[in-house]
Amino acid sequence: MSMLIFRQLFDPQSSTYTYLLADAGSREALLIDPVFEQARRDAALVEELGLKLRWTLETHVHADHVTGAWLLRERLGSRIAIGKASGANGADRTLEPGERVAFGQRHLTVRATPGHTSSCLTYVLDDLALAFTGDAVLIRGCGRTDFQQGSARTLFRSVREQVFSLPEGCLIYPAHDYRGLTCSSVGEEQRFNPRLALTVGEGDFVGYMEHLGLAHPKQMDAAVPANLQCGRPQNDAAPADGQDWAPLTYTFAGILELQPNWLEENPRDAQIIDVREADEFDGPLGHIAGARLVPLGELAARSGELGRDVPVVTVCRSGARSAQATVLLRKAGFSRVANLAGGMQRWRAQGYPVEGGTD
Ligand SMILES: N[C@@H](CCC(=O)N[C@@H](CS)C(=O)NCC(=O)O)C(=O)O
Ligand SMILES: [Fe+2]
Repeated sequence: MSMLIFRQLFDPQSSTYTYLLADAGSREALLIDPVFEQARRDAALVEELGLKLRWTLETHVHADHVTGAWLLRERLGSRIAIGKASGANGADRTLEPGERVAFGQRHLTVRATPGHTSSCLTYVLDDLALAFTGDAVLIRGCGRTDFQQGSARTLFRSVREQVFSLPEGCLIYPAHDYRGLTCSSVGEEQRFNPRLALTVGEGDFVGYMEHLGLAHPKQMDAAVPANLQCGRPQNDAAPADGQDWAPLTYTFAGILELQPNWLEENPRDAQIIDVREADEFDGPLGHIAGARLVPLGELAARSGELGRDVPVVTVCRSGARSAQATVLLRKAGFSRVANLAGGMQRWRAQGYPVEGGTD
């Protein structure tokens, strides 16, 4: 059997794992659960390793982030596969239990593991060494069952029948971890999973799941409809070219974002436009050294004051008004514009210096 190339990737915003698997011989690859905002990173890795991305696979219709499937298809020509029972539109292939997804000489087999959602799938590697369980089995936990046709009873049976029937040594790679754990095994979860260990009964599990008391994911209202279209944005907006002046992230809302650390390290490579009101600029949060105050309401009329040769980074309190400012500036003909992700709140939370402000 041809050797496997395997990488585990992480999206810190949603604590999602994306997995790259490739057949070393043919260089054919697939990605499991790519994240929209990480498509540029994933594409770079695929290209650097000299791989051909054949498929993106979804373990389920995610409620907490938007899939990168559509964007990767646009960029790399990969095809989109998702569970048939998901009802999602725009896939190239809909998967049913027992089917195989091939990449070169290797393949994954599809197992149905509903319960977290009604159409969750687990992908098992051909030699039974690895299983990608989505949110059916998490490390010492499992996906919640309180939305998207979730059912604790169904999840319990899925795990016992479809995951715990794998060899004990089979490694489990989940779709998320919220505590920094990366990998487990079937035997380990059979013994130590507090919800699903072999000593726990179905009734105990159902009782446990009914009292989780979790708030709904913050992105749920936007993520579910987007994922039912395989991550295709309504306006099909793809990021404009010539955006390599900084490590920008393109969000599903169509905004180019920049993380605070780049601005801190490269203060002379961009003009910082703070679009808050004057009392906020001089208020408790302070402002970034060198930032120029142009309140959002005045930005369109005063855009002539901005230089055309230097990229623009817009800033506000939380990153919401400054996102709108990037749209406005783009309409005014500025091509290199990015939003400071998380605004002054994140800037300060990460310990970067401000002028003015109070501690
Ligand atoms: N705080 C997170 C919540 C994420 C969440 O609810 N994740 C789902 C998977 S889509 C889950 O099952 N979590 C299990 C848990 O948190 O124990 C967010 O807002 O995105
Ligand atoms: Fe999920």
